[in-house]
Amino acid sequence: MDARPVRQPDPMQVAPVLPPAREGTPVPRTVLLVNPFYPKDVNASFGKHVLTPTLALTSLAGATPPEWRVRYWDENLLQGAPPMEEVPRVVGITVHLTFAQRAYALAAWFKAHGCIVVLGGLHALSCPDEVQAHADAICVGNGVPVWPRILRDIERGELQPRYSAEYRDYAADPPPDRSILPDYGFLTPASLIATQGCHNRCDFCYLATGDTRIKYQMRTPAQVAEDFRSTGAPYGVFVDNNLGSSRRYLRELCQALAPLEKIWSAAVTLDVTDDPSLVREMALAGCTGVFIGFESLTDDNLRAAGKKSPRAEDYAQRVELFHRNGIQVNGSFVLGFDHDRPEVFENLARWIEDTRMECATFHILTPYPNTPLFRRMEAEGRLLHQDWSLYDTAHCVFRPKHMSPQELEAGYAWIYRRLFSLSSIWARRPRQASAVLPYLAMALLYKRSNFLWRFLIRHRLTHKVWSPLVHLTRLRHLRYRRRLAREGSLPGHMVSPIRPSV
Ligand code: B12
Ligand code: SF4
Repeated sequence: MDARPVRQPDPMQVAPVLPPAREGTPVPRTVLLVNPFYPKDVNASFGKHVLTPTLALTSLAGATPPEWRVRYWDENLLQGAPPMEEVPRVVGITVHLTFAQRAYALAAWFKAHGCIVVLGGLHALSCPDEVQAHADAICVGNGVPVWPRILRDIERGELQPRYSAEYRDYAADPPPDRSILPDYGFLTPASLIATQGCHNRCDFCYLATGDTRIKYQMRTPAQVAEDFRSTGAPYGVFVDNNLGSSRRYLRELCQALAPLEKIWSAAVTLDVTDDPSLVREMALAGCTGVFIGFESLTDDNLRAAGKKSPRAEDYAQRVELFHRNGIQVNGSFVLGFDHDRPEVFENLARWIEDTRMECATFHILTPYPNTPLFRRMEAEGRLLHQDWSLYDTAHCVFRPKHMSPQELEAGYAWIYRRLFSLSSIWARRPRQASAVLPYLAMALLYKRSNFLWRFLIRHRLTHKVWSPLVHLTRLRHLRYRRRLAREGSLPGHMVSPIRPSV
C-alpha cells in the first residue's frame, strides 16, 4: 500500500470540489449571491484578491426587496463550496470572462438542487448568447434597476430569459448593502463607487465592448460620502473606472469626503495632474493612493490604442506631484503593444524604480471579446485561441508584433520578480525616513508573502492582520494632512503603507 500523504490541490489555483447535488426544496424568497472562484496569478500578489470585494453583489443586495433574505458566497475566500443546508430559491452569479467556466459549473450544480439561476456581469454584456445557454435568465448591463423586477417575475412564474438594463439615472440607484459580507474576508469591505463610464474610449478597454456606450454619470457627492460614512470602515477603495473623468466633480466629491476624516484610494487618469490644486484637494480629502493606467511609456502605443494621455516624457514629474502631496502611486502597465520590443521590460522596470513608484501592476495586452482590439486582432489572424480562462492578462493569447508569445510571458514574469525583489522594494523606499518602516511592512506583506496569504485567507485572518496597518495609516495621514493644509505641498513624500486601489 502506498502510505505517501495525498497532496491537496492548491486552493489558490483549483476551485473547491462541488459535492454531488441532491434536489431539495428551495426556501421561498431566499437569494444566494455568488462570486465564483478564479485561479490566482502566481507572479502577482495574492493579497490583491482580498483587498476589497466586488461591488456587483452588494449592489444587487441593496436593490433586493426587503421581503427577500439575501446571503453571499465568495469562493475566493477559500471556505469551500457554497453551503447548501438551506436551498435558496434564486441564485445570482456574477460572471467575468476569466471565471465563466466556473460560473457555468456552479450554475448547473445549483440548477440540479432545484434553484433558479440568474447570471449577470461583464461577460453577460460581452457574450450574452454564450452566457444565456447556462442560465434560467441573464441580465445584460446594470443589474440594480432590473433585479427587483427579476425577483417579482420569479414570484409570479413569469421569468423572462433575458433582461437588459441601460446605464442611466445612476443617482437613483439604491446604495449597496454590505451587511451580507463576512467581516473577516477583506482588508476593507468599503468598495465605493461614485461614477460610471469614462471620457476616454481606449480600444482595449472593456468599456469599448460592442455598441456599449456607458454614459458618464455620477452619484451626488453627498450620496457617496454618506455611503462611505455608513460603512464604518476607516479606508475605502473607489472601484470607478476613472474617478477623475470630470475634474469639477472630483473636486466637489473631495469637499464632501474631507469631513469624514477617512482615507481612500481611487483609479484616476494622469491628466488630473494638469491641475496641481486638485491633487492637493484630493490629499486633503483623504486620498492616500491613486491607481493610474499609464499603460505604456511609448506615445505610439498610446496613440494606436486611442488613449488620450499626457506625453510619456512628462510622466515622471506628474508622479512626483502626487508624491509631494503624500499620495502613493500604483502604476498599471500593459505589455505587448505593437510598438513594444524585448527591451520594454528592462526599460520599464528601471523607470519605475527611478520614479520611486511604490507599486506597479502589469498586464499582458488582452483583447477582451467584442472590443475594437479584439476585432482588429481577429481580422489580422493574430488570436491564438478563445479559451477565456486564459484571457486573464497573465497569459499571452495573441501573436505580438516584435516578440514571441513565450517571450512576452517570460518578460511579464521577470518584471514582477524584479519589482517584488528586496532590492527593488528598497530602491523605491520613501525619501522621508519616518515613512520607511510602514512602507516596508506593507511592501513585505503585500509583495513577499504569497506563502502566507493562503493561510490568512483560509483561517479568516485577512481583516485582522491588515486592520492595524490601516488604522495606523489613517492616523499618520491625518497628521500629514494638517501639515499640508498649513504649509501647502510638502517636500519629499510621506508615504502611507496602504496599497492604492485595485
Ligand atoms: C474590484 C475589482 C477587482 C477585485 C475583485 C474582483 C472579483 N471578481 O472579486 C480584484 C482586485 C480581486 C480584481 C482582480 C482582477 N481583475 Co478586476 N476589477 C475590479 C473593478 C475595479 C471593480 C469591479 C466592481 O466592483 N465593479 C462595480 C460593479 C457594480 O460593476 P459590475 O461588476 O459590472 O456589476 C454590475 C453589472 O455588471 C451587473 N451584474 C454583475 N453581476 C451580476 C450578477 C447578476 C445576477 C445580475 C442580475 C447582474 C449583475 O450589475 C452590477 C451592478 O450594476 C473592475 C473595474 C470596474 N470598474 O468595474 C475590474 C475588472 C472587473 N477586473 C478586471 C480584471 C482583468 C481583473 C484580473 C483578471 C486582472 C489582474 N491581472 O489583476 C484580476 C483577477 C480577477 C479575475 N480572474 O477575474 C477587468 C475585467 C475585464 C473583463 N472584460 O472581464 C476589469 C473590468 C478591469 C478593467 N478595466 O479591465 N478585480
Ligand atoms: S482611460 Fe481607463 S477606464 Fe477609461 S477607457 Fe481608457 S482604459 Fe478604460
